[in-house]
Amino acid sequence: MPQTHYSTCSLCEATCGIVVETEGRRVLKIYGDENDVFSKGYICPKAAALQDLYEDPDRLWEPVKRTTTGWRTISWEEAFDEVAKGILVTQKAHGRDALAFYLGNPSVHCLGIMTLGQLFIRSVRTRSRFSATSVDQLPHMLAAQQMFGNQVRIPVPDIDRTDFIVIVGANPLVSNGSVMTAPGMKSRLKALKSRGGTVVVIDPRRTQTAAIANEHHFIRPGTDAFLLLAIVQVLFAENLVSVGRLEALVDGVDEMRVLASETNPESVEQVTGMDAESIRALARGAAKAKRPVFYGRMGACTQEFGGLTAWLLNVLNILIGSLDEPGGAMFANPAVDLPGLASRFGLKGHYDRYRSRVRDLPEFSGELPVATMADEMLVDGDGKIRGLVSIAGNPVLSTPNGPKLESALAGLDFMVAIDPYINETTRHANIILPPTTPLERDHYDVVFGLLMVRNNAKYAPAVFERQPEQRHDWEIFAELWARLQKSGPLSKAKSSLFKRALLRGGPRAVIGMALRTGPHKLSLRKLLKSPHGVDLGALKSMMPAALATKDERIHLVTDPYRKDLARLHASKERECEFPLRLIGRRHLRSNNSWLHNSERLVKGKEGCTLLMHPDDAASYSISTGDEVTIASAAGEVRVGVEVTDEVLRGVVSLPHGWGHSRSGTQTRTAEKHAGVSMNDLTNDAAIDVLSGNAILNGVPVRLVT
Ligand SMILES: Nc1nc2c(c(=O)[nH]1)N[C@H]1C(S)=C(S)[C@@H](COP(=O)(O)OP(=O)(O)OC[C@H]3O[C@@H](n4cnc5c(=O)[nH]c(N)nc54)[C@H](O)[C@@H]3O)O[C@H]1N2
Ligand SMILES: Nc1nc2c(c(=O)[nH]1)N[C@H]1C(S)=C(S)[C@@H](COP(=O)(O)OP(=O)(O)OC[C@H]3O[C@@H](n4cnc5c(=O)[nH]c(N)nc54)[C@H](O)[C@@H]3O)O[C@H]1N2
Ligand code: SF4
Ligand SMILES: [Mo]
Repeated sequence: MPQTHYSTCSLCEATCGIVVETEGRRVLKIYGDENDVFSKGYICPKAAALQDLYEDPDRLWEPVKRTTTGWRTISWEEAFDEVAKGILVTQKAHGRDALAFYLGNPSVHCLGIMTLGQLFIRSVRTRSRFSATSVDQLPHMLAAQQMFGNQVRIPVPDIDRTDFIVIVGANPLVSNGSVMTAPGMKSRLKALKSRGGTVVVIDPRRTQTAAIANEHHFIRPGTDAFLLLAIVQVLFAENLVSVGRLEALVDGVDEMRVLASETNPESVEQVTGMDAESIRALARGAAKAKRPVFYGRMGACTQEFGGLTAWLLNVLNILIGSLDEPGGAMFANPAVDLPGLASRFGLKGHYDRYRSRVRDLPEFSGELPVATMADEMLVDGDGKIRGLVSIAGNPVLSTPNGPKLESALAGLDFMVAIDPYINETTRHANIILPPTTPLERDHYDVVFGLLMVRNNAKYAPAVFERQPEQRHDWEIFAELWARLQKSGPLSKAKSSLFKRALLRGGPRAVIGMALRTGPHKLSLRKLLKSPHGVDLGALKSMMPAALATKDERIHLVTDPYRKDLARLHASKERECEFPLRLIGRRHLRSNNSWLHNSERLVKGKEGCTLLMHPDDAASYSISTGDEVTIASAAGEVRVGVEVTDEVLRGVVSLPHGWGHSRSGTQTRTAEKHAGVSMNDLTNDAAIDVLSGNAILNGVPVRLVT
């Protein structure tokens, strides 16, 4: 008998409601849920790939162990025993920090990892913690921690009420929005324009979002901090600063005036490639609009001055009176109160409490920059990493200088991957523990409630029951915890939280409790009776209650930013032997490194090409379709070119997440559409030293002729 299930797509941040029609253990159809209170029927082409993930003949169902003759299936009991032993032996022989964790992006979309997984990781004592945060949104979290006192108090653009949005280094039409959970971005931006509003895009590429914007300004990669500082200067110089309701709470406005005073628009024309008049017009436009907002994402964060850029975006929102105001940069009030829980459990975040062993880089909230993970595995000394637990990640393709990391992984004593695939990273593991995939588990968006442009909540029970031979992510952690707890290497306090969560019954019960005690006092029962979600209303002002700084004030300027401005100014004078700047791009039918095994998503036009401006192509006598070798300080790749004036002159663009030609993976479709890895070019040696974030955009490269 066919059955209809209402669920949520967990592949990206948009949290679209989906309808999954099934018969027995088969998926018949997946489509958008028109009754979903938030997404109202919107989905993108990736939703259908949930079926492909579920049915994929390459995915693992049971644990596998690497042997000299290949992968061998082993029982869960044997796998858990061996993995627990690997963790124990590594820490006993070489110290706690010899064991590392890497947590990849899908973990934030997985209820089991966000609840028991997080508690498990925190209960294993080690400072060698890494995650995809430091190739992504770390600068936003640092700014939230520094300015508002809580790393998860991140403002989101109130996209449905703003009348002037400046989008810096984001392409929501393709990414479907990031650090802004808003399904159906195209309609939302169109609605913004039809109510007379203005969309401005700042990007070195004329993206799909730029194409529908009122204005697009090309900018030289990595120079946004100059632009934003110049806008701050104009606001002060022309008396356009108006902090508004929060004025009495904000410290540092006068200092900000001084910090920006030397940076007028003329002084940044050359470095940014934007003319002074456009910069002035932008500042005036934002200041005079009724409900303006500055918003930035990957292009703003993952660049040489990502820390400063993310900070300046907040600074601007404060100076124009947009922070915490309708139509501005607002704070969500999630049904599971993550900021409140973070405060309660001492997880508001901290910065630079200790530094990485090899390169002296600052920790953030107990994590070290992933760009230095390979160093910590390769360089001898006390605390050298000898063992790795890699969870839901593919850092060989997703972090800078993948080849170096590969050689580091090959030299580890012990590695375990919790992942359904044998991919470029997990192939180095001794044991792979495959969890269930999205349709086989309950879903609740613990993280994205924080970033929603309209408060809402939805609990989606699993579409399929897991099979006896399968385990959920959280069950894997429970088994490992049970084994490790007996031998005693776990932190007692944190371990007891894990135990409590487990005894209550796992993730579903944890969410039930968090909902009841959350600001909307919801019950799990109510959510289970509301398969299309519960609307909790438009964003509301949250300050000052949401402020978590010790002195209960908003800090416009803090020490790390003050100091890093000197590095920014010094960069203007720098010479560089590489004439081109490499930036990334995303495709609608792709999701980081791991959906390329879905035939329906990869078929058609080849996605992994190098975009190059016609003038640059002419100067190297290159045409579309030619193959070129492109080199950076870290490595080189050979790739086909697409000549287009979409990119700024001097800029080339490659998507990331490709490069599936490495031997020993088990992703047959992806291997047929291998492409090259952008992260064979990105340089682990150069990072944004303020935040510890990797530089994935504006990478200096040259053509090898
Ligand atoms: N050059 C460049 N590099 C980039 C970026 C860029 O723009 N340019 N973007 C960066 C960004 S924003 C991100 S978020 C990172 C992503 O980097 P990563 O998180 O390291 O890599 P993913 O490609 O997301 O790989 C996800 C892995 O998780 C597995 N997986 C999927 N679902 C589950 C699950 O529920 N449980 C478990 N245990 N495993 C699961 C998949 O099989 C896959 O192996 O890449 C970053 N790297
Ligand atoms: N289809 C699809 N959707 C996705 C993903 C995916 O892989 N595919 N990944 C998901 C993930 S993990 C994330 S984090 C989000 C990311 O979401 P977004 O940040 O919206 O997506 P990107 O395409 O990385 O957009 C970055 C933009 O910055 C521009 N840029 C590069 N360098 C600079 C610079 O120096 N300055 C400025 N101003 N702009 C610059 C690039 O040209 C690009 O247009 O997308 C999510 N959604
Ligand atoms: S935009 Fe696409 S991938 Fe993202 S949640 Fe919606 S359907 Fe899934
Ligand atoms: Mo990301």
